[in-house]
Amino acid sequence: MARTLNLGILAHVDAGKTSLTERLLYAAGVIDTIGSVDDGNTTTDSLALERQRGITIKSAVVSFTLDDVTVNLIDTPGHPDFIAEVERVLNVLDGAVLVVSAVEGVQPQTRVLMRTLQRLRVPTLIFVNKIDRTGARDDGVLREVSERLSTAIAPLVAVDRIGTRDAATRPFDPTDQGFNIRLLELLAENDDALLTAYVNGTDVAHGRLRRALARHTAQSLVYPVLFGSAITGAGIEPLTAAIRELLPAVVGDHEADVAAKVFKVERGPRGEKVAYVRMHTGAVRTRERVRFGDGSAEAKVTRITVFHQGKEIERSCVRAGQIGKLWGLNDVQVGDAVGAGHTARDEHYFAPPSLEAVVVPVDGVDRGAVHSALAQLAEQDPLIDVRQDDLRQEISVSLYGEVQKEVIQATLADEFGLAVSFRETTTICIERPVSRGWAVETIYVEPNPFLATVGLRVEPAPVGAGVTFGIEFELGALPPAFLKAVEDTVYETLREGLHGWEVTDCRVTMTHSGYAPRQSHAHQGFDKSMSSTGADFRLLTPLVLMAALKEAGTGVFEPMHRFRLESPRDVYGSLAPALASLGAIPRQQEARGEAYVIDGHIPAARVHTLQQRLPALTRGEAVLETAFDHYAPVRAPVPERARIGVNPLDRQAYLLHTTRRV
Ligand SMILES: Nc1nc2c(ncn2[C@@H]2O[C@H](COP(=O)(O)OP(=O)(O)OP(=O)(O)O)[C@@H](O)[C@H]2O)c(=O)[nH]1
Ligand SMILES: [Mg+2]
Repeated sequence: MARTLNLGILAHVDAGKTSLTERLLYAAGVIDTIGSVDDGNTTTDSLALERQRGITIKSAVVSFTLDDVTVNLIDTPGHPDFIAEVERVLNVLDGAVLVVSAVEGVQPQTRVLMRTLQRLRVPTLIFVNKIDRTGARDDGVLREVSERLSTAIAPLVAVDRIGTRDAATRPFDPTDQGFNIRLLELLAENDDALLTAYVNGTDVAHGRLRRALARHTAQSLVYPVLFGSAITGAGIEPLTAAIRELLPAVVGDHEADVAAKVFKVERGPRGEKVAYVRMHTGAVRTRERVRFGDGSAEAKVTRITVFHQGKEIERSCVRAGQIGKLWGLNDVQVGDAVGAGHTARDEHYFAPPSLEAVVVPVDGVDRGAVHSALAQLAEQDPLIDVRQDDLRQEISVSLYGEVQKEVIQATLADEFGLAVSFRETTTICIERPVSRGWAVETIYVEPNPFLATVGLRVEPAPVGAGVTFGIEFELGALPPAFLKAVEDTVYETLREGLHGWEVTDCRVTMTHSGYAPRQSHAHQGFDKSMSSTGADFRLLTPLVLMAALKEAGTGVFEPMHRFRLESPRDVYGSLAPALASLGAIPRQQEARGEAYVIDGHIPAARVHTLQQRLPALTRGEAVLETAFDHYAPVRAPVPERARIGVNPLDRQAYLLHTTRRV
């Protein structure tokens, strides 16, 4: 039976993911010469912009075989500005290789990625790359991995001549008693039979340990660690062996109903939409109609390609376990389910973008064209939020950072021929309710103009809980379509809170409901003026919800980054006041040889300024790493965001904008 392993390569920026991908393809015999990121000729960094800049921007799929296993490798970008690309592939992985640099070690972004892999229980190998570079460390990095990523690690190779061009790895000898005992000790933590053997001091055959290691790796209980160099090829063989042996390849059920997930959408040369799907079960054939999205959309698949030995080839069918590209699904979106299953509300694993910038068309460029081009980019990248502020005639986009901004600008210029500039980047805050609030509007009772009763309670939910919706009356008391109208509108309304920011970590409970049942006079059919419709609920909900939110009150929070700043010791005197003036809060500081390392928090809004000032403050010798960490209350004055919609708290304006029915 053909087996498939959908394997993600994840790491912080510049760790060597793309170079490693190239190396693995070479080792598998898929390519004859190894491309280089620095020369801009690797297989997976295929976009012009990627080649120019030497960084990965979009995730890319490439395939090779290891014995009987087809590996679909997904090379992801490491720059935090493109974290959305990583997020989308997480749902389709059978396993991952988390790359750590032997020189830079575990970075804040490495921790962000590892936490998510752990949470999603993705079986993961840790690959410590760049052992050939000066300054490469083995024990030091292992210590960092164990302290900051996971204590359940199983190093499988030793490194000789680390930090030199000749650095090489040596797999631990299966007859090495010390190695076997360390492995046994680790595996015994989750295996009673092995624990007994360990306690009794019984010898366990290496083969049995290795099988247990594969089992525990597959369950994300243990993380094997390998070392090597993507550039010299050292340690690649043990890595391929571990991918083959320790990560769980799958045999999909081809006969079952189709269940698949869309993890990437791109536009083909003629502007047609192409969906990348990971097939979980079943098979999709060309000319077959498939359902996707919430189950209501349906379209005919016109063309299928799959990845095969470094190439993309046309097929008439894509099966369970495989990754394929589908043409013909014109309304498809990233995150859609394909098949009978419904798509749940998108779960996000990483923090949403914390910045936004107003896009300004350069002389003569049409604003409408810019808006539709951005909307196209947003459809490939669901985390880009394009907002059109009708009052001020402005378009703004949400962003992760400056590099993403430059990429959007270059893409608009290259692909759409649109020149734009950006106005200053600002922070996207969030609102959280500070207490409980409640409001109700009752059917037939003034001043409720709608044929519906809606009562809503709003209260704070734990940090990170997002928005949840529940009901407090008997299920069935309200027709499901009306309930759904209320729920959908609740989520929609909370996108703009009392200060215009998205409201989160909030529990909304529907406390009261009521409707006018369908009535018809003889021969007259359905009478809209006497019976409730979904619109009554959709229009009334914002009025009630915002009134409840006003009673609860909200606090505005700004995104904070965790930073780690390494700089020469002697510049600390000028660095410390500069950090303080940017609102940075140091948590830990320590001298490390000639360097000084500061760990702390800084408002996301100030990260870019810090990056710009650092070279002058530190003679260009500083290394700064930052990653989103949490939201903190903003200090007064509370920033207000311009609203897109009418504020339902202004009842008159709101009713003018809605079609009043009664
Ligand atoms: N000496 C040495 N250099 C390496 C190694 N792996 C990668 N590099 C270099 O490190 C730089 C970054 O490599 P990439 O492969 O682009 O790293 P990446 O993780 O794909 O980077 P992003 O996709 O932009 O996050 C390039 O200059 C590579 O030549 C290695 O094992 N040894
Ligand atoms: Mg890359």
